[in-house]
Amino acid sequence: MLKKIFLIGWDNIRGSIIEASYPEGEIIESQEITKYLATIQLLMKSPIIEIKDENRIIVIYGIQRTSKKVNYNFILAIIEDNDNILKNNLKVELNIKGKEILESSLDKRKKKFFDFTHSFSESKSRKIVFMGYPNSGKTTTKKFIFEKIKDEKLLMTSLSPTVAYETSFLDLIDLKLAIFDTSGQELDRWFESDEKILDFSDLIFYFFSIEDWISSPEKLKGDITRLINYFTKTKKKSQNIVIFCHKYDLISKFPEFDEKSLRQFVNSKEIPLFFTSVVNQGNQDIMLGTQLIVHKFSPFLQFFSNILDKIMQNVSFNPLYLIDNNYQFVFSFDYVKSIRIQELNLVKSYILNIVQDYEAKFHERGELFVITLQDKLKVLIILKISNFHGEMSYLVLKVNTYEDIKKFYENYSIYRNKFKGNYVEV
Ligand SMILES: Nc1nc2c(ncn2[C@@H]2O[C@H](COP(=O)(O)OP(=O)(O)OP(=O)(O)O)[C@@H](O)[C@H]2O)c(=O)[nH]1
Ligand SMILES: [Mg+2]
Repeated sequence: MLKKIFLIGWDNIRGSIIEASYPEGEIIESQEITKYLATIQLLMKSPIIEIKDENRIIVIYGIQRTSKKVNYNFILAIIEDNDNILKNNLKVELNIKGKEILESSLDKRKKKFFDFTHSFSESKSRKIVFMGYPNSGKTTTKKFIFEKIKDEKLLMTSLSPTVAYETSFLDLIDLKLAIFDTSGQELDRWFESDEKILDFSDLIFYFFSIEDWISSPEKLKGDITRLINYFTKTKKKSQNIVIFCHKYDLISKFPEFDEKSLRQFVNSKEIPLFFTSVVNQGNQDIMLGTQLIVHKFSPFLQFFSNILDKIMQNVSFNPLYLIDNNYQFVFSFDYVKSIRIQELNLVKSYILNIVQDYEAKFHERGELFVITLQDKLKVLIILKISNFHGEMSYLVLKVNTYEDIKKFYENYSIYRNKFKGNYVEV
């Protein structure tokens, strides 16, 4: 949690002074300010400094005042220990906006500072609701996606039907998620006026299995319509409904499954429809479901996509995957187009072997790997991106021409250097 954040300026008589704070009216001892100013002066090379106190982390972004070189304007944020997500987001945001805030005239500086702090105080957790038919695979899918449990294990252990709902709180890249897994038996209950499950949800995954569509399509159409109407009628905040037609692996057993009419119906409601399954390590659509969450809500991904657009100017590369510090493939840029699920699993383990071997040998991350594959994927690039976000490790790209690699790396270096060495830990 963000505890406090201060905008510190300079007064020729009084020295460092608080120009603004969030929450407003907060103060910090002048001795403390002086201590931090001294730290910045000492570590002048880096605009961002991170200091670990007993039970809190201090992040400081400072730039020299042009008039008096020894003095700094700075932003000082105090956050709770262990909140790495907030800490990393704060660093990224300070890198982007810090300079502009600090270099503005006093009035503008204060306004920009308040806008900045406001966006942080709003970074709340997202509410994701799994709802739908009984026995359709909600709890299984939740565990598959968020607890990363392998499909064989999941399908072998029999999960008991969910009673009422279960809540779990999870982190995904820079997102905090509150997942509500509801009972299918009690589907009607969630529409009652005293139930709060659907209210203020950010995203609803609505589940049924292909068998449910076969046995009663008209009932299902009615139930989907009821969900949509619930939001239009009550005007309660939630626009994001996604349909999961689950257990798609069983399709070959049900030749009578009428996929076309299901697609037509859901299209007419203008809602995304995915045909999902957790069998054989999941299919493409189930991955797209997770992607959707990240894509919609992650500030880091939005920021990084902007940077990528700039780096990719004039080169014909396709970004494929984002890998985090735990070697999880947390985001795929164009899942369906570039690569098929069977290939993906092969390529994934291949990529991980390469980077992990390198790291074990040299005790650091490799900056750039260029890999030529024999199959139709041709060339892959693995690029270190930890400078951009402390939780991320690599970006995997597909290369169409060798000539572009140099150009790409030059573009990339410009942005990387903006971030490089920015973080000093004290
Ligand atoms: N074939 C197949 N079976 C699945 C799949 N996903 C889940 N199942 C099975 O479907 C059954 C029901 O799964 P659950 O995840 O408990 O279903 P649920 O929607 O949470 O059910 P309720 O909590 O009662 O609403 C279990 O036996 C799972 O093993 C899938 O992708 N394919
Ligand atoms: Mg369940």
